[in-house]
Amino acid sequence: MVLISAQPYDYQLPVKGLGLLIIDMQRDFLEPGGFGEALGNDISYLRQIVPTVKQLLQTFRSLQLPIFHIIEGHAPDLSDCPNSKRQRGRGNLKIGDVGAMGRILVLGEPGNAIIPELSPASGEFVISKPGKGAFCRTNLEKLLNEQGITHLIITGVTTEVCVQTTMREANDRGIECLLVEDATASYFPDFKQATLEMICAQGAIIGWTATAAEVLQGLRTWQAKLTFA
Ligand code: C5J
Repeated sequence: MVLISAQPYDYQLPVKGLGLLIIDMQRDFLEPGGFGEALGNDISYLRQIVPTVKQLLQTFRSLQLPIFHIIEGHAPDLSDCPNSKRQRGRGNLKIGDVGAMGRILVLGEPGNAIIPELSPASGEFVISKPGKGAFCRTNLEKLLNEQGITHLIITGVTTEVCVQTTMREANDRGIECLLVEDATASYFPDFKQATLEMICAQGAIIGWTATAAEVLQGLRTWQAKLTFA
């Protein structure tokens, strides 16, 4: 049995069925002129996790484990964007308006792309979602079932919005989830901290949290065990 040292107690890695979920590491959230900034946020907090997410991505690649990239975006005709969502924020630029990186939060626009450092490689799954949770109006559940995924290591932004919503949805579907503390970020550090605490409260009511170093250590042990099994 391979364990990751985690909160609120050790997380057990499965022999098979492990995947990496990377949520919304898009230019729209991390770069100037995107959706995040249009809502009035300080985007600098989000960039800080890029090297850590990249390290996890490279490790999952080297272990040939499934990788799922999630992006938030809407069809060009905005038919999948409820008016309620479009009106939120009351900023000068709304979803669908033309900003510095093309139309805000619209699929296929330059600003909607995953940041170049974390670009998906061939064979990795890319799932677009119109909402905050990655299971809502997407084929993610079907894909995870087809890939036999029972355990997810979760990274991405923003901790208390798309990441937490998705982790709750996954947990309700019976998936054992671990959120990587230093591979997730929020525009509001206090919200991130509160989310990390509420996820693993009540004996891991939504799941576990651990640092990237703890996850990487667990994966090294996991690989060594499988190699010599
Ligand atoms: C938001 C997200 N915050 N990726 N999206 O609108 O968390």
